Amino acid sequence: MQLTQAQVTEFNTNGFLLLQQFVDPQRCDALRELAQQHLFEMVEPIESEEEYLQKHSGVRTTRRLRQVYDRDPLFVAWMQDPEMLPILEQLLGKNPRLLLAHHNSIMTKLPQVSSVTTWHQDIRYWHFENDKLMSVWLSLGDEYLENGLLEFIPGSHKMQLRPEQFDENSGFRDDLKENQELIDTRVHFRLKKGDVVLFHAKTLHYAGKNVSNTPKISFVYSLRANDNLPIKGTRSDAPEIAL
Ligand SMILES: O=C(O)CCC(=O)C(=O)O
Repeated sequence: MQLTQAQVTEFNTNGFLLLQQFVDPQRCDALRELAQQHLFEMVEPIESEEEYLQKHSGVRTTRRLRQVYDRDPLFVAWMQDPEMLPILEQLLGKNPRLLLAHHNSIMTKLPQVSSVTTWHQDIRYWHFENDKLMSVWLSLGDEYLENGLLEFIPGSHKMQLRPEQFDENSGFRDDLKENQELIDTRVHFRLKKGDVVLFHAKTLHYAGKNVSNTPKISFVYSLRANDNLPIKGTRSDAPEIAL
């Protein structure tokens, strides 16, 4: 499958693009079942809510299963899906590289106990020569505002944002009037199982708490353009997969 020129323009303009019903429901169910098994058994490596919030209470609530690429061939098959490659090549150029150091996760928001993912750009922790970087988000169930749906600020990947607009953790401050004006332009898509959202690593995004009764479970992996090299000696200078 290839994107239409209108879809490429939409991605380049907004910094995100929805591909509805890209993955068939049976495959999503198999991925979700396996993810749930790893969540139930707390198969490491895991990022907990407590680590994310920098609270050290002794409790560990799973926020994401890390290093999904190393967990199971079923996960790998989705990350190397031949149907997705032509699309990634339209957006990033030939032979993009799958990043094992960034995202490469099953992201979850468990009911009631999960936290807000505050406004941020993924690139805050990434170190590459330029910003030809993106992520692929697959919904393994319905995602809506009450269970912590992703929200985006259109065009934010191209904005010249100043360091003062970010806090000490490189989060986008929501207490500044100028930032709030941008946040007011936020958009979301109510996602269904099998929907894919592609988004640029500089697109500002956010996800609320899950106040529903069921876990939100999504699969996210990231890529760089072939000619966008990681900076030596940084966390991004790590194993990758050639697609
Ligand atoms: O919490 C979520 O569901 C969104 C996760 C996210 O934005 C991230 O990990 O960069």
